[in-house]
Amino acid sequence: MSEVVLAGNPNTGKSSLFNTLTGSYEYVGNWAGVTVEKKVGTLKGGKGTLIDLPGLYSLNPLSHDEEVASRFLLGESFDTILNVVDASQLERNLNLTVQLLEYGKPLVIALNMMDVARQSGLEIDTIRLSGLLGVPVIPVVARSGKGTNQVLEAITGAAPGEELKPYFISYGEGLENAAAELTKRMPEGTLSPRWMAIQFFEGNSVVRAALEASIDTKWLNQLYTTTEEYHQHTFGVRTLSQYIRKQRAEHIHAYLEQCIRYTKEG
Ligand code: GDP
Ligand code: K
Repeated sequence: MSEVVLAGNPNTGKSSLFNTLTGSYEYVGNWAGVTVEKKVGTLKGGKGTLIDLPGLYSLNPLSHDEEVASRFLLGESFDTILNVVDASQLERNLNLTVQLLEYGKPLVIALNMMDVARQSGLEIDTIRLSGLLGVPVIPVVARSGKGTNQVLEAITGAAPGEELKPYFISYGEGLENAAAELTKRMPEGTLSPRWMAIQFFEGNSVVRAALEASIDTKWLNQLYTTTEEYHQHTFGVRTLSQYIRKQRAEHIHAYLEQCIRYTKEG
């Protein structure tokens, strides 16, 4: 039995995919403490459950939806992340994907809206993209159900596992050193310490609160300020969060140049 969590930007076809993968049964309630809908369904074939996270653009909590996602990643155990990505909005969608990859759990990308991408003249080399990101990338048209069987196989482990090397961005020496300093202070057994460190520096308040439970707040504030000032002086950025987002966007852009083509009509 695998427990799979479904994550993706809003309007990427998450609900359509959820319905196709789970059939009719689903449990609907609210996430603890917030009036955000929580859907849990049984995967077709009974091989596991699918938990639907709210649609989100980033893990950096700005809204209740993003807060729910960060809380979930911090506190719940699950096996696999199913990341729905809109093929026609790839560059924007991958910002969340990179943050989910940094979390370090097995991840499968359902590259949805392939029909829309094709119609707008976009050709995506999904094999190349899969090689670059180090995770399976499955072309899907959730509205018609195309590709959804392959998704089901990939998330329940029915498909043969490929030897892939998970994607990893280096944010530069300054930030990596600061992240290493922070992870050293985290309690033993902390899940995804580097992910927590990067999220902390990006301004994720849920992650910060979790860190404050075991690390001195003054020390955390000082590390944050020192690191931010270093990046302001060295790279001319306004904030540390801006620096991290810029690094991510540049990496994504460079990767996409290697696997996207525009046909003549587009
Ligand atoms: P959510 O907001 O991410 O849950 O997205 P929905 O599942 O509600 O889908 C948003 C809209 O996109 C709906 O009108 C769907 O019918 C449509 N949609 C979903 N998947 C696809 C797809 O692969 N291709 C096309 N053309 N439309 C899709
Ligand atoms: K919707």
